[in-house]
This record gives sequence, structure tokens and C-alpha cells, in this order.
Amino acid sequence: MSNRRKFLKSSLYGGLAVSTASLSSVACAPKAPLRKPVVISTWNHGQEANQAAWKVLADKGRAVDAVEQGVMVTENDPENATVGIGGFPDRDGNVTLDACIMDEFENAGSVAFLQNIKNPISVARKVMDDTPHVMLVGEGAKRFALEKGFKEENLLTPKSEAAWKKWLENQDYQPEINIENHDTIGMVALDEHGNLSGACTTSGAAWKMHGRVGDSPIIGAGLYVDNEVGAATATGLGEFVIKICGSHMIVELMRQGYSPQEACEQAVNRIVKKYPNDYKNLQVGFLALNKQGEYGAYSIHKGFNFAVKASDQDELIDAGHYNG
Ligand code: SD4
Repeated sequence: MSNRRKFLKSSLYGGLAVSTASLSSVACAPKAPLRKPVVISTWNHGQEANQAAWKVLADKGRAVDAVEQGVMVTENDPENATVGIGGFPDRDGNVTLDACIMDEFENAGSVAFLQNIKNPISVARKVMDDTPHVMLVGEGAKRFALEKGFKEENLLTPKSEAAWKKWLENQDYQPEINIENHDTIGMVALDEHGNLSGACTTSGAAWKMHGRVGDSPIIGAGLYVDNEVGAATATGLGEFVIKICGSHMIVELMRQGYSPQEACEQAVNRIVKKYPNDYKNLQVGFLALNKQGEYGAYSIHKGFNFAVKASDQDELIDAGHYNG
């Protein structure tokens, strides 16, 4: 039995072992039994978000509704410093939000550089469902949101304003995101009907330049879903996710037969290889789910974790990592 086959056999539920599969053995890998529904999401807050998603999934709802409901929990949490209300602002004190969503028909909707609207994921959903476009940004995205009945509100909380004022004292901008301090939520789910969807939402890097957009609203970077194959999402310093088209790359590797775990590892390895002078100072984490309900996750540095919810599982798992 090849290494690859042993790996698949021992990781029925997408366990986190590292495979040494060669490309030639990957193409003919057997498929694991189907496991559904299942939802996975980034970081600690993923557990609470998964509960909201699970309500939809357990009721035989669509994965796209589950992921929208799920990530909204994080968007609505004012304590979370990098998603929705309470997110740290840019250098000028503006909270600017990025989000995107994809459904089982590979429809996609996205908003970027959106201000004063609390639930960018739902605006992205409306872009997907109600317009002929994929992406709206800035003023146009806000105008669209207001037309759709979203309320304009201040998203800078006293806590995030105080953090910004403290930052202003030194204005020490390090583009590397502190590896302990990412909170973007990316969530992907497989529903009872065997369909995949995903959502990703963030206020992006704290103290970023005004107008900066990260990977999270970019289809193919922060999120990608192909209902024939799998779904992937990302967290961390978005510039490096964008430069390798991270989530799209992972889905394409799964199409070639890589497990979600192997595909996430390949994407991290790509960043490490292409940016040998940068990767030590930045964190990127990937999360993937395939059509069989197997999952995987991997990050550059230690500290990335993710939450899994299925009928027989509700846990927070430390992802494997490349360095340290
Ligand atoms: C970005 N990927 O805007 C996001 C940041 C992030 O937790 O993941 N923060 O680059």
C-alpha cells in the first residue's frame, strides 16, 4: 500500500498527519466516505460561530445560509478586534471592512473598504444574489448597502478608539501581523445535501493605510469554493495570501487529489519558498474542506487554531505549522 493510501486510510475525518505523497500517487487516490454536514472556521471564535452555522445545517439548510449566519456572530461581537464592529481602524481612525461569500453554484459576492455598515458578509451576499457583479467597494458598496436597508452606524467602539489613540503615540506600523493576534473569520461548510459554501469577513490589518484591502474579500485569495471539489479560506497577512492566490490554489490541489491537509501545507510551503526573507515575520493560516467532508489546516507559525462542528464533533484544534 502506498504512503498516500495509508495516509487516506488513517485520516478518515481529515486528520492532521503530514503525508509524503508524490504527485503521481495523488491522482489515483481513493475517495473517503462522505461525512456531512460539517462546518469549520478559523480561530477560537469559530466555535461560537459554528454553533450558529450548525443550527442551519442541522435543519437541513443550505451551507451558504449557514456560513452567513455563522460569521455574523463574530461580526456582531464588539470585543473582536479584527472583525466587524470593534475592529481596529486604519491609521486615520476609520474602520473599513472586507468580506466575501461563495455558494454551491460558485456564485460569488464581495465587498471591500466598506465603512459604517455592521454586517459586510450580508452586504456581500446581497451583491451575490441581487446584482450582476461580484465585488463592490467603498462608497459604492455603502450606497448599495443603504439601498438594501442596512443601517449606517459607528463601528469604532470606545475600546478600539482607545487602542488606536495609543497606537498614534508611536505610529509604529509593522506590516507583519502579530502572530498571536489575528481574528479574521473564514468559514467553510458542507451541508446535508452535499453542497459546499464559504464566507470570510474582517476589518483587516490594524493601522493599515487608508484604502488598503486584504485577501479576505478577494475571491480566490481569502476564500474559494468549487462545489465539485472543495472549499478553502485564509487568515493572516493578506498580502501574502493574495500573492499566491492561496484559497484557489488549495482548491485546485484538492482537484488534483491532494487531501485538504496536504493542500493547505502546499500553500504554506509556497509562501515560504517564494518569500524566504519575509515568512519568518508573518503569519498566514489556511483551512480547507473537501466534498467528502474531510478537513485540513496549516499555518506558517505556531498559534493558528480552528473550530470543527459535525454531529459527532465540536472542538477547537491546533493546526500544524511550518516554523517554530
Ligand atoms: C487581511 N487576512 O486583511 C486579513 C487579516 C487577518 O486576522 O486575517 N486578520 O489581511
